[in-house]
Amino acid sequence: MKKALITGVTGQDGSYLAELLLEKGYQVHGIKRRASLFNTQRVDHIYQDPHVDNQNFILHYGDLTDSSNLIRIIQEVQPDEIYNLGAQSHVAVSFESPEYTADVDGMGTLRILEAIRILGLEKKTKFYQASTSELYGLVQEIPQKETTPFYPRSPYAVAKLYAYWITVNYRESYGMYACNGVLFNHESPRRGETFVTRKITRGLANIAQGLEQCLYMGNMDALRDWGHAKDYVRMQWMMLQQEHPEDFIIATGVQYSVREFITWSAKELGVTLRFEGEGVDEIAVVESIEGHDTPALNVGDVIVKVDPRYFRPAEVETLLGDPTKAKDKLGWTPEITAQEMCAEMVMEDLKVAKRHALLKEHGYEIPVSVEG
Ligand code: NDP
Ligand code: GDR
Repeated sequence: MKKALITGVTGQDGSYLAELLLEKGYQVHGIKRRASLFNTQRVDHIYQDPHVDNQNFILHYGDLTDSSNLIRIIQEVQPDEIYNLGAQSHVAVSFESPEYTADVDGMGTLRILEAIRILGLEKKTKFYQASTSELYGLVQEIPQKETTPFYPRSPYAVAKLYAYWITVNYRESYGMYACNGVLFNHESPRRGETFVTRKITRGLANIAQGLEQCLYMGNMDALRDWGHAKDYVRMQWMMLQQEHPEDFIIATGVQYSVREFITWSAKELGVTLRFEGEGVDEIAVVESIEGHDTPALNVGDVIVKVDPRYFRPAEVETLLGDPTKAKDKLGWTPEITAQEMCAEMVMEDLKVAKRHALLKEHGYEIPVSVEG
């Protein structure tokens, strides 16, 4: 039985990857952080009682800032594959906590690579690094390919640049099977609530249920190449099944604006929108959808306002990936479109919003606001 170790198993990608590897018959180990509240909601459905035999999903307490802890876990598990998905992954937050982001996202990667080397596992353990389209930042070429030069635009991206190159360096220096998946934005109903897509689907679902009044946004003109996390974790696994390690871009090859994503979400909900705020002068009206199970609100009931607090000190305006290499060499193509994913996210958030509305109706306090 193959053993995999996933850092960041409690995150969006970690949870989908753990599911995929369990389906493939792996014994899956994950590193979770100690927190004062439970932080395993995304993997609770695959939790296995540690008191019974033949457990195939095993969680270890750990942190990417703690070398001795990483060495001990890797020594104990002796993994065939390590997926390094753990990170302070929010670009805007990285401007607030640059040093911590560098420590976790940059040095954390080095700590794992060194642990593999210290333990003499260079020829046994394959290593996957969660690299990012943020490396392209101020884009030098459209669309971005594996050969496009990097120009990172945030402390997050600069930390990930170190992680990218240290992965390449350990591959070249020590003959390790180590590779980078340069992933463009990917989302799902499990996306963190402060990333833009989830902020939109959750915010509009809450508004449709009368739980919030307004959606406050940053730069709605930003363009992103959005895929579905389920499609992307499949590619993470495929990258470790080759004869030789190589770096790949994972993207859909199509881009949309944040504004378009808001409009799709509103359509799914059958609500109408009014955009207000700095630098925004148009009124966007989305027609109500006949026969939709959410009653349409009146024009202007859903207000989208621009709040400059969500602008970033340096913005990545446009990202568009070219996934040709992944298609040609690995036969990978994404199966879920951005619009299908948006619909799925809206419907999941609407279910939660309906539950919350019911609770509120019966006198329970529901905390709904999200900063991010
Ligand atoms: P999430 O933010 O959903 O998950 C991040 C995970 O990292 C969580 O499990 C989190 O734990 C864990 N983590 C945070 N800090 C530490 C730490 N100090 N030590 C150990 N673990 C830590 O991210 P995604 O699942 O969306 O992304 C997975 C990886 O892919 C990340 O590295 C991200 O930077 C990268 N990436 C993501 C893209 C995307 O669009 N989603 C695109 C390109 C790259 P906890 O649950 O306790 O917070
Ligand atoms: P990103 O994702 O920075 O691309 O990083 P995010 O969803 O946070 O932002 C995408 C774009 O939307 C703009 N935006 C807003 N973003 C947020 N969060 N909140 C807002 O209110 C808002 N308004 C507009 C942003 O300015 C940006 O241009 C994600 C993360 O998953 C990284 O870990 C990963 O590496 C990259 O994707 C690829």
